[in-house]
Amino acid sequence: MKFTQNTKRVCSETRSLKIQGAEAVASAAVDALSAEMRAFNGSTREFSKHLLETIEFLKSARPTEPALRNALRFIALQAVKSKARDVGELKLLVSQEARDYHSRSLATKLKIAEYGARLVPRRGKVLTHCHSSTVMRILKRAFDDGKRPVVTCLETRPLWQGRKSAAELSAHGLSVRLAVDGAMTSVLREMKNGDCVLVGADAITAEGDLVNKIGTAPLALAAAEYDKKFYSATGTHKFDPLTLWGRSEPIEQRSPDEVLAARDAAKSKINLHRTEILNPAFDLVDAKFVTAYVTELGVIPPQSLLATVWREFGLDKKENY
Ligand code: RUB
Repeated sequence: MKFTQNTKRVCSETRSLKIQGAEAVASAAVDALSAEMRAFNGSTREFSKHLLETIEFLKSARPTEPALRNALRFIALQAVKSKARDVGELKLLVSQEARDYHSRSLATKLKIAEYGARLVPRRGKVLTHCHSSTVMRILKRAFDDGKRPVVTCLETRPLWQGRKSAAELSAHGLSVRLAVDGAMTSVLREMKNGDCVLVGADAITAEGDLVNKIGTAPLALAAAEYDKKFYSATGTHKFDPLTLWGRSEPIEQRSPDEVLAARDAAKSKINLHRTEILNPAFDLVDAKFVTAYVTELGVIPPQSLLATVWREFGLDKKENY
């Protein structure tokens, strides 16, 4: 393969979920692209070709991640538009764009934490699912602001990212409970007015729908049934511009081994050899179940999201996507 070992490692760790969560995936890919291009040897024309090929390779590691696609495309656009004359200048430009990405990303996260912390009840309950670094920041910020919510983390089968959330929040000092995914309605039933569900996002569509970890859709439906607020915390860079032109967000189907690890199957006396194991990684949640998106631009209801993103970023040129 023509890519460096580092780029191949980032792709493989993204595929295996060693690098996990939309923000972490995008950030690792941006760094890998920058390192890949720094290591490049060749002509200016070859540089552009290799830049685009590396981007395609990195994107292929997680099909359901607009944050990843948007970040890499933005860097490619800057390289195309730049007046850089030689490979040395192009390398500097890509490195600078990678650094700018990280500072923009940090500013976005801090704003979301500020807006999100205001929605966290002072002493009530919050229910979360999977592991979202954005949600973690909000809850830690709320705690640092003096709030003392009790947070329930759903375990998140098949890979138990909810345990990571529970460990991270309790290490920060928050009161944390862990429950199996099937306990979501039991937890919602005991929640009061002002308590809320708070999840992350992998993608937001032009219709205001949310894509997030499998299990998010039943959680949103149940939250509506129990009349609880359902918030998704996300930077607007997870908006998928391709959905403006009717493309639906792809849902990644992952290996059956995650659901039924080979070693468990070997040990188990239950024979599942003739059973098809389903493992969709993400859920699509209809906009009508999302109370609001907590973004760096404010707390935005799904119905206004498109107008806000359009106004902010001028999403009117299909050829850019
Ligand atoms: C993680 C997941 C997270 C979002 C948002 O899924 O669904 O809620 O990615 O995370 P996986 P963040 O473990 O399959 O990557 O806020 O960190 O971007």
